[in-house]
Order: sequence, then C-alpha cells, then structure tokens
Amino acid sequence: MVMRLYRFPHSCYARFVQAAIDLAGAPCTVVDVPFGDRDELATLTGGYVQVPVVVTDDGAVLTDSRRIVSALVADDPRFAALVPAADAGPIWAYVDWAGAILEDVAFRVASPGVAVRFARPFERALFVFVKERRYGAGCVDAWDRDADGLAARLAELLAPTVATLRARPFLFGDQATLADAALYGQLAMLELGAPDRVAALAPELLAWKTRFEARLGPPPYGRPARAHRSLAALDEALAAITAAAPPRTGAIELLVVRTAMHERATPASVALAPGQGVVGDRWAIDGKADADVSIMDVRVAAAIADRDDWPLFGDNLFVDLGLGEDELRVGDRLAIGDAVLEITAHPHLGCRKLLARFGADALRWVNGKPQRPARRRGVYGRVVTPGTIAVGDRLRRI
Ligand SMILES: N[C@@H](CCC(=O)N[C@@H](CS)C(=O)NCC(=O)O)C(=O)O
Repeated sequence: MVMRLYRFPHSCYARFVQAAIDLAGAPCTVVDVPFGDRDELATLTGGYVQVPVVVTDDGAVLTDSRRIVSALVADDPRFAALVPAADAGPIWAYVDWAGAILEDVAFRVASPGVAVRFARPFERALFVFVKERRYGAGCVDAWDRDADGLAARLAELLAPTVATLRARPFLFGDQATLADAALYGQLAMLELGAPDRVAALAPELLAWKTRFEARLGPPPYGRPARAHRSLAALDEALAAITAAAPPRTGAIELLVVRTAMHERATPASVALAPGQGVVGDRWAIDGKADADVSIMDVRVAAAIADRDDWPLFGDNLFVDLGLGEDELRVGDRLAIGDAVLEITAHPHLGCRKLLARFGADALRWVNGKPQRPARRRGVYGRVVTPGTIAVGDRLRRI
C-alpha cells in the first residue's frame, strides 16, 4: 500500500510532513481533507480530526506531525537520512522551534488570508470560530489589522535563519534535512495566506525556498517564466511601454484557455457562456462565482514577462485596455462581437502561483497597496451574453 497523507493545504504541520516525505523520496498519495467534512478522517483515526494524519505503507495510522516524522525516521532509512546523527540534536531542536515559536507568529500572519480562501461560508466561519475560541473574539480581524507588526516580528524571528542561509545552502549544510522541511511547512502556510509577506522575506530565504523546492520534485506550479524582473526593471519596462504605445485599441491580443492543471491552449477564438466563462477553461470547472473570465492589460503583462510566458499568468483575455479603477468600474459592460462581459468586484490579486512563476518582485509590484487601484493583476468579468470572440476583436464599452 502506498503511504497516504491527509492534509489541509494551509496546514503548516501537514506541509512539514509532506515536505519530509517528498525529500525522502517516499511515494505518497496526498488527500486534501475538506475543512468542513472530516468524516473520513474521524473514521480512519477513531475520532482525531486534525491534520496531518499519515497511513503508512503497512497500514499504521499516525497522528501529530512530530510523532509522524519521529516514527518515520525511526523505521525507514530514507527518513533517517534526513536527520544525520552528528546534527540530530540541533535538527530536532529547530523542528520544534519552527513548529512552536515560529508557527505562533506565522499562523497569525497567514490566518486572515487563509480564512478568505474558503469558498464555502461554513468552512470560513468554522476556521474563524476555531481561532476565536482559542484566541478570543475578533482575533483574526485583529491579526489582519496588525499585519505589518506581525510581519516585522516574523522577520525578526527568521533573522538568524537568514544569517545561516547566507553561509550555506541548507540549514545544516549542503543537504536539506528535516529542519528545512519544518521551515518549509511554515512558508507553505504563509504562501497560501499571505503571499505578499513571503515575497517580502529576505532574498536569502527566497533563494533557499527555490533550492529546497527543487529537491521536492517537479515545480508545483509548472515551469516558471524564463526571467524574473526586479522592481526597478518592472517600473522601467512599464514606463517605456506606456511612453511608446499608440492610443488604446481595446483589441484582444491573446486568448488563453487553461485546459488542465498547468496546461494552456492559445486558440484564435473561444466561446463565452454565462455561468461558464471561457468554454473549456478549467476555472469554469472550479466554479468561481463572479470570476467567469479573467482579463489582463497587455502593457502590464509585457512589463512582467516575454510574450511566450503570458499564458503562465493563467488569465483568459490579454487586451489593449486600461483596467485601472479610474478607467473601468465594477458593473461596466464590455461588448466583444455579440458577447457581453460585465466587470465584477471579485478581487484579482497575485498569489503564490505568480510568486513562483514570475518572482517575488513581480508579486510586490502587482499587489503593493499604493498601486492596487491600477489593478495591475487584472480584473474579472462575468459573461452576460454568450458569443464567440477572437484574437483581434475589440472590447467596446456599452
Ligand atoms: N500538534 C499537531 C497540531 C496539528 C494541528 O494543529 N492541525 C491543525 C491544522 S494546522 C488542525 O487540523 N486544526 C483543526 C481545525 O482547525 O479545526 C501536529 O503537529 O500535527
């Protein structure tokens, strides 16, 4: 039987165990437990409803991240190799520090962003309820308000780790150990809830993250863009593009259909359907209300990446149209041939995928508060009237 890991994607403890399993090269099936439905987990464990839970190759059910990795390290040489004897004491000490002291700040930074990710209102409410029962009414909102202070505390806690990573590739030398997996668990949680805060971490830590992820297997979000531009390069590129650009045409320059995870087609035309968006796009299958179709300004896309890499953004329509709040309002309707789109309030911000594909500076450049009204990441629209649209068609305000 192949090992199974039950997790929530946002759980730092589950992501720690997952990273250890990947690092050890042990085959494993990852089961995403629905946050609001833990029947399978409760049945499996006899009543334990937290994650991570691991079912080992021989069918043993293990709970609690520390107990899980201890058992794997004790029983399996692939995991024992993650804790070389000479550094065993400091490695376990780092694991415990990451899961307690670092986690105590990191989960507060991540929680407001994790809460809003749940599509189901019950799951969102349950997540907040669990936190409020332990940390008091309004705690998640308070962490959101104090996000800058918490991020500063996080940076302070991570400063010694950054100093170590300036001196060597991984925490305990040339090879990643269980300590690196524990640190990664915290960053994986942060990346889901607060990708901007991850992008703002020390460059040494981001470089380590890239190195560490390379040890885990194929990149989780497909291939990255060929180049990651710096903040200065992004500013310069946008200024140059804007200065040289003729007046806006409203034309569609590229159509992208996300046919499967990390797979893109760039057809000459696509059909738009109400409630579905771009027909054949997997976003429609994910069923995001009010986010049928995602639209990006070609000038911004060109500032961030070469045209070959535009499909990596994952947006559907790349258009020669200003998308800023002063140019396009929520509720505005745009006709393209027979089809009509309405701009929705669904927020479009860069996430961990943009970070992985285009780099930390691109994420900061897109999401930074002062430039939010410019909507550099783009906008969402919903299809009001169906129709077929093609590259070269012009979006007209109606
Ligand atoms: N000590 C446990 C802690 C596990 C834990 O706190 N899991 C959280 C997710 S990070 C959980 O499942 N919480 C249940 C809930 O929020 O309802 C471990 O290290 O595995």
